[in-house]
Amino acid sequence: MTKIVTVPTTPFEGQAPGTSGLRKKVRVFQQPNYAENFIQSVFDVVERPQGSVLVIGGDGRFHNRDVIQQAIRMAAANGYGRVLVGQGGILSTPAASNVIRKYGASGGLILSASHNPGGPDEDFGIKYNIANGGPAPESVTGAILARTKEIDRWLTVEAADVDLDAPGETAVGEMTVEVIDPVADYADLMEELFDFDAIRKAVSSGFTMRFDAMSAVTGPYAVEILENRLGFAAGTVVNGTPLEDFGGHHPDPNLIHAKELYDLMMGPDAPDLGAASDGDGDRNLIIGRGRFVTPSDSLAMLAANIEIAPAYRGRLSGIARSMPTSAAADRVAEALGVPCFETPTGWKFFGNLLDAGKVTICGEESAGTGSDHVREKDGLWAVLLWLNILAVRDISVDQLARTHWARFGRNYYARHDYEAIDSEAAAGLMRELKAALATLPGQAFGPLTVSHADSFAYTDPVDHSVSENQGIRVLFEDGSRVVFRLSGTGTQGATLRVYLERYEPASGQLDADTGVMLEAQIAAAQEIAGITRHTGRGAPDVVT
Ligand code: G16
Repeated sequence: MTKIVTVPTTPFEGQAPGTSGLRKKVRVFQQPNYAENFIQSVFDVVERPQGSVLVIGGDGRFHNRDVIQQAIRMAAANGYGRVLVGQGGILSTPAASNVIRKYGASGGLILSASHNPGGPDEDFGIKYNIANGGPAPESVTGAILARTKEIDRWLTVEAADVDLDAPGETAVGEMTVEVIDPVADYADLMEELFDFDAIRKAVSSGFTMRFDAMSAVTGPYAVEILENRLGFAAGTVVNGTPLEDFGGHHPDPNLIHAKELYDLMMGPDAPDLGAASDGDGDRNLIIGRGRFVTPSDSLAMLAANIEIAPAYRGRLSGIARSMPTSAAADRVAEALGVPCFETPTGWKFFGNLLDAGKVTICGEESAGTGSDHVREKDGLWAVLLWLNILAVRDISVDQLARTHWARFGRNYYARHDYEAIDSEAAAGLMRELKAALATLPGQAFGPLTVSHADSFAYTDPVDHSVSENQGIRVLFEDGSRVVFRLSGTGTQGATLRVYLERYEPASGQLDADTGVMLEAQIAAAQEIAGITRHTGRGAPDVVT
């Protein structure tokens, strides 16, 4: 019998229920007791019958292996029966969600700071997913936070490190640790969902792509699925080896951090499809030859075509999108006669809708799309659905986009990020904005007149829980809008996100420049929120 060691500790402030678990600098996580306090707080409050299965895996970033070893010892001391851990400590976030569901685990610890950079001076994160495979809902993250404020001990066993590179089983105390193939279950699931034959046929007829894994977790998944199973040429996946520091880059699949891919796709040597995923494999970027597809449009276009994929035939029950995501998906839902749900930002808000069968596909402007196959957004899944649709319809990304807009109209959309601004200044901006909400309707900002302004609150249609303060919406009489929100995933100061949107009907200008189309909304946002006055910034750091 292994000795359980009780380590005295002092309460700490974990993190208020943010968008995605606990995210801090690696140095913060390296402090004695820090990660342990969080993990013990999770084990103290979550539902986990004695002897349950726990899944552990991460995106391979710096500090991943250290936390995994500690979490394994703590799980053994806390009465888990079995831990499933990805070989090399690797599990993409959607793959972890799949493993939790497939093997009936009570939950999982996912170690990642998503698209944030990695390395000794960069970011780390831990989040807990529940038995449905999805991020813990606010009731659970709230309980974890409360527990971090009173925790006074954590439990561990004295045991050697597990060899994370050797597949197979090891005993740690009374518990069994199994090192599993991180890719196989996920790749098999993808093969069940999509028409791999149709994609293979397109590939053999000359369809080409480039997938940029950004030196992050999706490399091994993409090589297995795209090159080995679908027959894309070797070298289709670039930056395919997960590195602890992502090669010094931000593993964020947007037009700034995946610029090389973007430039390729806009140039003369572009393949048919360009795609990328982020640090932990849940986000996606889709670019056709000469055509970038915004995440909001991607959700709408995938939803409109999802029934082409075998596993979705005849079963689109509904669509969900986060509030700041454009309303392009709403138009598809309306045309197809299915409901569309508007949730707060954060994948956890889709969990109940998916579990209840109310929606089949969901997505967010922050480059996340997914379905009821797991309970996380899923980068490679989105790429494969695009491939399946393009292969069967035998059209290009650009043609698909144009055909879509010609039917549904186009939601011009952009997000302006003001990063690492002073937290107090950001809070002041939001406070002032909220206080002014009632005075906005009727006011004109350039050519735009405000028709409605509110602070978004959401009542979950399944469990009726209420989430307030989920961003400020300002709607204009012409149907356009601006949304203001503070990011919940940054690790430095605050990030203000300004979301801008304008609808152009099918009879209008469908191929205009987004920046030009949104000029009035951009000016109105600046004036309404006094962005420069509060933050000292004259322009956003990132425009996507
Ligand atoms: C996380 C959540 C997403 C959410 C995003 C928002 O993404 O999983 O559901 O849309 O945060 O980020 P922010 O609060 O910064 O706008 P990820 O990929 O970081 O896990």
